[in-house]
Amino acid sequence: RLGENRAKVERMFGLMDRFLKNDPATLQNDIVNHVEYTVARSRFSFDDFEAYQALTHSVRDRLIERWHDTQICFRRKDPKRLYFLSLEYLMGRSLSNSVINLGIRDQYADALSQLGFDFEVLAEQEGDAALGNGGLARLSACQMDSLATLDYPAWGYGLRYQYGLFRQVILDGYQHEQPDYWLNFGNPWEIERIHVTYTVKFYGTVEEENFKGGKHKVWVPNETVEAVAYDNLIPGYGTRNTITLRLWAAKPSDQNDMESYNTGDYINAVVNRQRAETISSILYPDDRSHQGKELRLKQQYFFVSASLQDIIRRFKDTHSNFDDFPEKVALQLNDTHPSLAIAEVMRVLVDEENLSWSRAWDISCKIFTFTTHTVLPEASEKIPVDLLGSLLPRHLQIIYEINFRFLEELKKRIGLDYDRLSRMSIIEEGAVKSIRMANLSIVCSHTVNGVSKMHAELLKTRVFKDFYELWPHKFHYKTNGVTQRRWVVVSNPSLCALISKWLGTEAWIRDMDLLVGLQEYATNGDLHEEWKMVRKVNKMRLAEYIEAMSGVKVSVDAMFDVQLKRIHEYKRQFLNILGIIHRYDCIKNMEKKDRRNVVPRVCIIGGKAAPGYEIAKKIIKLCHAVAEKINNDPDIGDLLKLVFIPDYNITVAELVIPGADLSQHLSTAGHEASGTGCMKFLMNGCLLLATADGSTIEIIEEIGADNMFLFGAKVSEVPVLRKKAPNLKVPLQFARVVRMVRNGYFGFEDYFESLCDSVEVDNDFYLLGADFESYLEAQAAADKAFIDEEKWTQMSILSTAGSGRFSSDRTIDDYAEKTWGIERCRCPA
Ligand code: 73E
Repeated sequence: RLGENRAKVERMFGLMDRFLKNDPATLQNDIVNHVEYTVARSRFSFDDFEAYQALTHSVRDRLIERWHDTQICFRRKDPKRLYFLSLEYLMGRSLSNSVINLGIRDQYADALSQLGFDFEVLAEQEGDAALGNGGLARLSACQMDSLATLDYPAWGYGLRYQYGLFRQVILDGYQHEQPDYWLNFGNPWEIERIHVTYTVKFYGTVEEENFKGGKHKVWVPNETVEAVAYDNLIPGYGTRNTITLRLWAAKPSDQNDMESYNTGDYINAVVNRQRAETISSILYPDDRSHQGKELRLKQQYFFVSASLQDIIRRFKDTHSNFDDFPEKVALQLNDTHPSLAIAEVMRVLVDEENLSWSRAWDISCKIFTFTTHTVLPEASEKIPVDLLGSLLPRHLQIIYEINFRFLEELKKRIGLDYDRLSRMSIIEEGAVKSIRMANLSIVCSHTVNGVSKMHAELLKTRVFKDFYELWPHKFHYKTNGVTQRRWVVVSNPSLCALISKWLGTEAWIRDMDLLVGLQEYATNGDLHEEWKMVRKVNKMRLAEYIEAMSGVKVSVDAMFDVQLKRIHEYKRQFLNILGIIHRYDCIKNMEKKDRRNVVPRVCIIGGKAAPGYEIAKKIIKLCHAVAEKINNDPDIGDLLKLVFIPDYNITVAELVIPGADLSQHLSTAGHEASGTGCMKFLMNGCLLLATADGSTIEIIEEIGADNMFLFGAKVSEVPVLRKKAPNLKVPLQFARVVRMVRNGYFGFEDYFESLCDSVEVDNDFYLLGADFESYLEAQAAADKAFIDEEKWTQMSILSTAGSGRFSSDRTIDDYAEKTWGIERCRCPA
């Protein structure tokens, strides 16, 4: 057999031309072949989109090659594997990122130009993959890039939603939502794995069976759906390693239909089949509130069940004893969304693998790790008991059993402190009895991570105080990071080249700490000139985009001041707009001659509001109403412009961030668990105007408070202020700008009434009034710094130089060593 096999392998290698080559001639040939045989267009006539399709298939071939080698290497070395479970990934576009990570961007650009195409033009053909809401989802994407780059044996698991995050369309200044059917034009980046299919069960009853002299629980479901794997390949940078992001799509299961077919109800059978597909059809567009919806729960279990079947199948390929499971498997829960995995692992081990409860629990407690992204206990995910009991009856029993045993243990530790016992219970009693998914996750995970230092403090002292007191050793934090490959190398190639030139190396692309080397040149005149030039070109690109999109012409000499993120009251876009109104009001009331001293600004705001979030939608409308007034006021001209960038997504961020001079991060202190947008701006040399919240606190430690514009109440002051707020005097300036909105200076006074009410003195939960003066001072300091070009450039260079710590490479190395216990496994070149 062995000899036969070897002969076969040799024959295969003979047929193959070993690895694909990457010289421009081979690439050209490949692209043209894909035009003809994959896209099925004539090689003599194809347009940009067809060229893009052929190009992506050619890139995909190269990804597949490396991916096969990586998987063979992982299988051979059999290291402990990390499984990253997340319901959301914001991948954005893949083309540029892939060819840059593969190290063959220039070769492709050459090949294409000889064919008469421009790489950048083709890259614009790609849609934006938005299978997520915001920070949490982009974090997953950044972490996948780092896992691949750092050679960790990791798999990402998620859902292949047919509709990603809605498209935001603005009509008359109001947000409207349109479905994002992102698969309309096909998705060349994914590989459908029809043979990797698992059956996922729902509903039904739990029966008891006799088993080895005792009783055994058996779940008898009455609905089944098939989960089909779609693999997305994630290439590392500067390594051959290419890992898998496996997304599941729901397909109807043949088992369901037999009865209907037998009774002749053909039409209903087909309709029922289609219903199965709705499970993976749509992403929930809320990034804070959890509504106990059945479909959402179905999504969560569908994803968890398919992923675990896949993981256990892979384990069983080479192992027969589940005692080895913790040595081979780490399961990372990205927030509580995948936490049904805990009950599912217990069910599989106890009901299907026949392990005892205590052995199964011991194994589970060694494999799960949990990262929470939440600051407010009220925002935690809860599942109504009735809902869970109907959809997953066996899981409900298991969760009750976990809770019973946990509470028994707890009573031994803390006695009969019923308040505390009921706070810590996994089951919340009340009008709607529900499961607290965070409590379940903490009880079973050996490590609970926060996403910044401040967040960890809040977890210990407020959110999970009781649990911290019980298990202090479980609580840690890993400050978030973002990948410099996407956020500098892909999105800001000229800054990337400049950094490499001055550092004399490209090594920082894999080792961000090297950026500190720029500090040495922070006052170097030559670097200043080149730095300003790069920034100016990026601003010109952004100005063109703004004009094309909104018709507003902006001057690149103005300060580009940007706030881009989901619209939320706690993120205080309203504070930004009130500040802009104040600026406008000041300019209007100034003598003409004094206007010469005003620092011109282009204020840019972008972000989506959850479809049901009324106040957030009003903020978007207000932004448009104010923009309408300011941008058309001949007194103002270039001194102040306000533009709203519609349909903010990863692709838009890649264009806007490199062109920003100043970016705003205004969350009320203690509300942003981390924030990652600020890190992207920082790397790109944009100065931050921010509150001391989330990861900003650590940015201050890295670059120093003098290199940014800080304002507002500190985390510890917020509760005190909230108590005092109703008795505080509202600053006059604040009262004036709110009154302008309230009295209809920008029109729509009825519509804005509730928005204005939300910041009235006895109602101002997010403390806009209390922070307003300090906000204006920070803005004035930014103006002053901007006039001094050299000072500004120096601060900008120091921002980039100090951003090394905020690479997701650092975060992932930290997780690997301290939380997951996994080691690098590099596929040979
Ligand atoms: O502070 C951000 C953090 O930077 C936090 O609000 C966000 O996660 C980012 C990454 O750690 C977040 N997203 C969600 N919760 N926190 C969330 C909740 C429900 C659905 C989707 C996302």
